[in-house]
Amino acid sequence: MKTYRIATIPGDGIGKEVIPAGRRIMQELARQGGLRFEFQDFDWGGDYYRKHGAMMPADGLDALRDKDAILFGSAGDPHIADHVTLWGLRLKICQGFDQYANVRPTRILPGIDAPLKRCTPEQLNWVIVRENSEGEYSGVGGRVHQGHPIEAATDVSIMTRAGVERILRFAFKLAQSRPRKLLTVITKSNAQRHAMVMWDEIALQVSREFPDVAWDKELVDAATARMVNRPASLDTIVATNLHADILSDLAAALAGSLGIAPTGNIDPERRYPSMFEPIHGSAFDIMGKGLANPVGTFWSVVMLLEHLGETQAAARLMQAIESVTADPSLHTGDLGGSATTEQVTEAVCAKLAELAPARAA
Ligand code: NAD
Ligand code: K
Ligand code: MN
Repeated sequence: MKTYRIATIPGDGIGKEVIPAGRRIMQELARQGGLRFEFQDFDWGGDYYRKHGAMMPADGLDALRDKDAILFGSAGDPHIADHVTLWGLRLKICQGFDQYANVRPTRILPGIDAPLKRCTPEQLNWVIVRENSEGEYSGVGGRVHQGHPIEAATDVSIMTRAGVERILRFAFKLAQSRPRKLLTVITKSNAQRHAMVMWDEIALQVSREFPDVAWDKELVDAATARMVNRPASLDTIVATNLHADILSDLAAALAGSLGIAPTGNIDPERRYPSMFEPIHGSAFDIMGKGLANPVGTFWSVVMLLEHLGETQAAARLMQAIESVTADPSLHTGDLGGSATTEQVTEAVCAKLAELAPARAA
């Protein structure tokens, strides 16, 4: 039996509550047999920054390099600027390990009172693929004459042919692997007439490698309306770093809450460990109270297990999650309930124990 080396990075805010819960779930899965994990926990984040002046050590990536996967909480501290926490930790790992595909599934889980609850689970089953290495979050730009009336500032969005081509190919491949074989390519090529026009051209070119995938294009603003009005017309969606960031928070809210949505920052070539995390942030308003919804983390663990090829354990965990969301008495505050992180975690563990494969005598 292989032992998987897992790095856990709780980070800040409710990350410190949901990541231990995710680890507890993984330990329960391991207890049932068939799987083994060796965890290493990293105390990087806001508190580390206060002590050391950086969100993570300079050689931090080296400590992660030999891991099979990373489970991440959130970077964001009420007393440190958001761009410092984001660039100092999460983006350092995503970019350092070239995790260029950010994959964000959305489904309506049983029992959840979602704004799009008129949809059956079959009608709302999306995967948003976010370009995760360049574009609007390239980090290139600057400010001149800071604070003066003539100040000017830029954030340059860099799109490379290689970067766009690889994310589009990843998205077409993913769409091809799903039952509906349907891909929507999101751009804003009417207004952004350089890089986005290049996206459209490359999409057409890559599409020829996937004749069995039906695909269309949508402008990002129109896409928000389509998500609300015609959710069943979408399946796999691919967009730039910024556009997909926004669309996926909308998707999570339409499906019920930011607190349940998972994501994977994937290196499809598997040169480096991939990183899985709930899409939410530190949630300053509820942190430290034990009220955070751990479902986004648990679903991220499902994605982590799928990435490791542990599809049976992944399916069992997803089934346990769905049986727990189906029970409103196990809903946390974001879903209109009053359950605690602890109660939801215990309930998922109990369900997992129930679903555990019978052990050989
Ligand atoms: P947020 O996701 O932290 O919170 C938005 C709202 O959703 C809050 O009302 C919060 O209480 C609620 N919420 C989020 N997750 C929840 C959960 N699991 N259970 C219950 N309620 C939940 O977004 P924000 O307020 O924009 O950001 C707060 C901080 O987190 C900022 O510093 C931001 O930069 C950071 N952030 C980090 C990441 C990341 O590390 N990937 C992602 C988003 C935001
Ligand atoms: K997160
Ligand atoms: Mn975001």
